[in-house]
Amino acid sequence: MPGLQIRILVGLIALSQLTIAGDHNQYLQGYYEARFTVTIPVIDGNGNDTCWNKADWAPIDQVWIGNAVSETDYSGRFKVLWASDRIYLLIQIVDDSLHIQPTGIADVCSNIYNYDCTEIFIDENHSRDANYTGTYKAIAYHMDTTHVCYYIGGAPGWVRLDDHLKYKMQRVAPHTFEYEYELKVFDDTYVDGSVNTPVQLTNEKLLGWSVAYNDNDLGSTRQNMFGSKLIEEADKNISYYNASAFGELKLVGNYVTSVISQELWVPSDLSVRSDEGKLQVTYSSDHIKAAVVIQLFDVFGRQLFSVTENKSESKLEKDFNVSHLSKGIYIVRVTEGAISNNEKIYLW
Ligand SMILES: [Ca+2]
Ligand SMILES: [Ca+2]
Ligand SMILES: [Ca+2]
Repeated sequence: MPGLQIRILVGLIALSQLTIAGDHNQYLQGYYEARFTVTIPVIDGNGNDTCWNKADWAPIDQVWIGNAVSETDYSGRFKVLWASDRIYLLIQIVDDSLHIQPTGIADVCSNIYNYDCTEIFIDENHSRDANYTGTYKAIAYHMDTTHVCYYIGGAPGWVRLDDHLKYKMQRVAPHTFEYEYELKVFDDTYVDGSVNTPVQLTNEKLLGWSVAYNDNDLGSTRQNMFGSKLIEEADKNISYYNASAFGELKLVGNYVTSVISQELWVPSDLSVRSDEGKLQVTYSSDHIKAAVVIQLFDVFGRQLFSVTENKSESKLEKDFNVSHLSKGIYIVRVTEGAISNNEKIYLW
């Protein structure tokens, strides 16, 4: 295809069109560190939320099906953030021809992957089962812009899991599409059709994780599938049943609550969080209409501010602008009468 810049296969890919932060080798292995976020993105299919700025892009550039293509035919990348019970995913795709499967068809699942279709592979406890067919030990989500399907195999075949994800796609440039997702994560006790509670996410948690895009530009069969991880096997389309082929997602950055001292003789609770130059202090006790003193100290014990707030309810939540402070460890003290709670916090 003269005139088109053809992408070279794995390992030597020139990402001239997309800027990817981080070590490309770690991305070939499919390893991604997701930052914690206090501010959550608006799921509108546009990654212009300021919270996305703190997450690195990672490529979706490994050819799993078909041949290498030009960057105008396809390029893709993703970034991830997380909060206490949700994962946030932004996928940005450059695709010369958007070809979603037709609407109004009775069976929306069994051919979804043959049209422009994103896929998310999640293995909540990183168990890396080589064959998770017929189980929820891992889940392979297939999404167009309307449906969420998973081929579990066995008797159920395809199942609809629309309530696992909140998502929206927008065309943000003539050939650029942003898919924005809020994901619930379930463990392998999940039972389809029952009441299932998403897992609480914690700092340093490691999940199995890959992202993929099926590109169809014409007809009723995908021309390509691209994934976020280098797969050595000849057949690279194995992640839909084999979780050992997944990359990894590590949750980091929630250095928020390290209790130094807490008065236990009067029930009270202090929670501090920091994100995007903001310090959020949440304090509760049984007292109502009490004066509460909030102080911030650096590690040398120097007081940076002291603010007195009147607590009209049993709970007080207050945000402080700390964008002028250097990154590092600080101590928050909250005092109410004779009760004093101290917590250590890392400001990003
Ligand atoms: Ca958004
Ligand atoms: Ca294309
Ligand atoms: Ca396409």
